[in-house]
Amino acid sequence: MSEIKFIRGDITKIEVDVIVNPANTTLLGGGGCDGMIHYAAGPELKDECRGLNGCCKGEAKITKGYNLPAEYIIHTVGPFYGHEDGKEKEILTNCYINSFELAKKHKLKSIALPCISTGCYRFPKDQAAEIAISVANKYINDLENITFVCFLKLDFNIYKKFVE
Ligand code: AR6
Repeated sequence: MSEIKFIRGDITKIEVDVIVNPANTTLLGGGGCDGMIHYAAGPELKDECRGLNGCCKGEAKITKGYNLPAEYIIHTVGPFYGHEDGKEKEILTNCYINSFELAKKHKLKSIALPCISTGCYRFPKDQAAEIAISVANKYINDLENITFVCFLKLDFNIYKKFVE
C-alpha cells in the first residue's frame, strides 16, 4: 500500500529511488542541503549538472545519484521568500508538482524530499509543510512511497502537527 512518511534525518543517507535537491537556478551546488548532496554524491554530479544549463524556479531536472544511496536526484529550485512578486506559494507548489511528475515519468516508485525553501530561502515553515503535504496527497497513488525528510526537529514537529 502507498504511504506518505515523515522522518528526521539526513537526505543524503536515505535509500530510495530518488531524492529531491533544493537547489538554486545554476544547479551547480551551494550551501545547505544542496551542498551536502553535492558533497555526498561526489564531483561527477557537478559535471552532469553543468550540461543541464540551470533550472527555472518551480521547475525540476533529474540526474544520476552517483555516490549516494539514492539512484537519482531531482533538482528543483524553490522561491526565495519575499523576492518573487507574490508568487512564492505558486512556485513552491510547482516545485513539488514537477518533482513528483518527473519521478512518475521515470517510473520511480520511492521518493524522499526535504523541506524545500525553508532554509536559506526563508519560506515560512508551516505554510511550506501544508503545500508539501497537499501536493503529496495528490501523487500518492502514482508513487509507492513518499518520505519527507526533516533535518531539524522543528520541521519534524511541524509535519507531525499536520498529520495528527
Ligand atoms: N537532509 C535533509 N534536509 C536538510 C539537509 C539534509 N542533509 N540539510 C539541510 N536540510 P536549504 P532552501 C534542510 O537552505 O531554503 C542552497 O545554498 C534544512 O533544514 O538547504 O531551498 C541552494 O544552493 C531546510 O529545512 O534550501 C540555494 O541557493 C531545508 O533542508 C538555497 O540554499 C531547505 O534548506 C536553497 O534554499
